[in-house]
Amino acid sequence: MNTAMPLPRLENFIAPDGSNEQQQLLDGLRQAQASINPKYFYDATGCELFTRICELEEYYPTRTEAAIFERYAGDISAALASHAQWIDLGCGDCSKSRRWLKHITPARLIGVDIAGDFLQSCLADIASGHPDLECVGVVSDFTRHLDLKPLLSEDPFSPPVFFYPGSSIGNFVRPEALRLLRCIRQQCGRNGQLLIGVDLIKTPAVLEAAYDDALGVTAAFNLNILNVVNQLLSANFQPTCFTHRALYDSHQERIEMHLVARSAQQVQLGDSSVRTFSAGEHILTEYSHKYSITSFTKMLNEAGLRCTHLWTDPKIWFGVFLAEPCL
Ligand code: AVI
Repeated sequence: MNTAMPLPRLENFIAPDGSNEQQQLLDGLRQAQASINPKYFYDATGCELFTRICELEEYYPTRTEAAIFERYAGDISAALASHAQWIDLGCGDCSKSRRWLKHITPARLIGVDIAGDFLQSCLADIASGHPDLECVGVVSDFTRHLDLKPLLSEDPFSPPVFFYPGSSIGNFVRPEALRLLRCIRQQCGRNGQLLIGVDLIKTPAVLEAAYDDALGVTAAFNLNILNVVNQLLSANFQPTCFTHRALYDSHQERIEMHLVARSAQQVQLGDSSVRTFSAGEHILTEYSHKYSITSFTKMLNEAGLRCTHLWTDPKIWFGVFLAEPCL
């Protein structure tokens, strides 16, 4: 007898044509200020390096957020709707959601991520330990577009709770962050909630060390994006010809990560195009915006959400905001 459980349902929200993605990547590299979208950090090597970053002494956000979740687990769960449709945005291996399952009892778990096969196996593992929990995977690049309405049930006793930890909101420029928050607001209905982790402004030295660690793990993570681009565009970037740079811009309140050309060089981008870099010219790879409690609360308000609860750490380095629609 075959007793294997069926695999959780997987919905694919990715447009099948990848050529548009390639064109955008090329366009970014051809600009006077070359840039690469940070979503390309996360191939298998990039994911491993990111896991190592999260364990670094200097990279405080992951452990600070985890400590807040741990310390206030009771208060946070009491403030969350029960029997919710729990939506984990950028869920990865779902490990952060998994920890909440022992505190709250959602009716559904919707994991949203770009890596489909991995998502399905992680959800299958969760489903096997939680037979009453409906697990659904959504393969989506939600950084571009998020529309879960066709999937969400409108049962008022099972409202959506969007979970967006890790301060990934910081990787969007502000207008895009606002657009995503508005989109979440639209899908919250009347009773939905958003539980979101946000990295807060602090001294530049602490911030810059977090993005330029002594062991060079963040440097390796940043440089690896060139290998990803080589694969995607049949390009020939030499990662050893670039150096990692991370600087805090206190006016823009963000870390900016760059790859700086060590010397003048030419890079072949596929068959037909060449990009010349002069010595010292840089490619922008990531912004990581930092917020004050006031500025993030204001952004929530602009998106039609109001902060109902805020939990933070003793140094006030990281904030966990719970928000609901302004009615
Ligand atoms: C995923 N994101 C929240 C990280 C951050 O802190 O902005 C990405 C990262 N880049 C370098 N270190 C970590």
